[in-house]
Amino acid sequence: MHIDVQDVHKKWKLFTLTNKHGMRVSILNFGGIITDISVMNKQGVLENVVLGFKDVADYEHNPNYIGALIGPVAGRIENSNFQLGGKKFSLEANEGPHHLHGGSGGFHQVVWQATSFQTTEKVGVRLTHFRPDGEGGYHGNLDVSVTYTVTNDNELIIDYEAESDQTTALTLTNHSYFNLSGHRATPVHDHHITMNSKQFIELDQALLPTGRKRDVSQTPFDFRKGRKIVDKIESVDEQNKRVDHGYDHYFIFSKADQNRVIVKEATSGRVLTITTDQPGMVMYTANGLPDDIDIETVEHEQGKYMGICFETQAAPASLHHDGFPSVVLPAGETYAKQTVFSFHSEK
Ligand code: FUC
Repeated sequence: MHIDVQDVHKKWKLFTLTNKHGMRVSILNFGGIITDISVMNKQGVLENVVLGFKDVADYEHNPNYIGALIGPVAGRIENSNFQLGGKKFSLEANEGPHHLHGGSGGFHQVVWQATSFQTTEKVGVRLTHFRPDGEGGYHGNLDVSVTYTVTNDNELIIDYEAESDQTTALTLTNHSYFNLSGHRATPVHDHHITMNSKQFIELDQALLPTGRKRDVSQTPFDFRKGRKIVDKIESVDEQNKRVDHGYDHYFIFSKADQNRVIVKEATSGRVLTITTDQPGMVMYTANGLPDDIDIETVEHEQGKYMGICFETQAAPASLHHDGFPSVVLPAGETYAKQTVFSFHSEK
């Protein structure tokens, strides 16, 4: 196990956590951004499997949230306001009239306090931040910590914790764009996904939840038996077309906890297993990633479909509609959620 700390752009700290097999994860204390996850392919070649900028300074303005820690509320909030505990929350409108990914002062823009730790079996970094009551329109003094741990079992574990002195809205996630093919990344069409989700949340033209849950059966949203993204990326389904062809939808997991998503890429042999106690996730196939960004692993002139985000979280739809996984954090209660990204390879 090994930790390396570097001072980079603007004195941000870049922590690189390495396990005994050589698996390596790099995290910035700016935005809690994961800049690199290097894991072996079936030939034992170590390559980065997340999109990351060539130049670390590019993270300062990061409109596509590459690798970032997202909060206080990940996802979209319709008209940037809602009522909770008898109080009105008026948030910044940063996508038309709507609020996306915590607004311009979201957690992806915070310089976090960071401390690293190490034992014989794991190595990690813990980020902490205090957000005062009223900042960005969110009520409640909020203490947040996010811990990234790399184990000798080739896992990256992300533990999220938070507590507020007033009832507030909170759901945290990580916005890494995975591409298991490695260097000279090819578009994610051949990534094969299996997940246990019977329902997804329908979106309107503005990508906001309509309030309807849709059954995945006989739709391009049925990943229960596993299939490649390419099978349906050109789908004529209105929901795929609406998000500029692809996926940008919240999938509700079928089991209450310990949910599992399996992602395979046959050429490299890499397999990513995501295990979480979150009630669902947004799967986003980078439909809106522009071509003119300088990504380290991508030699193509293309941004679209160059990565997939697996944003495990609760559903901000719950702020305006009944029956969705709640983002409410009651005063004095501890928010504690975990997502584990576990890697291996198959011949
Ligand atoms: C995802 C999506 C959004 C947006 C953003 C960059 O979380 O849900 O549509 O494009 O990422």
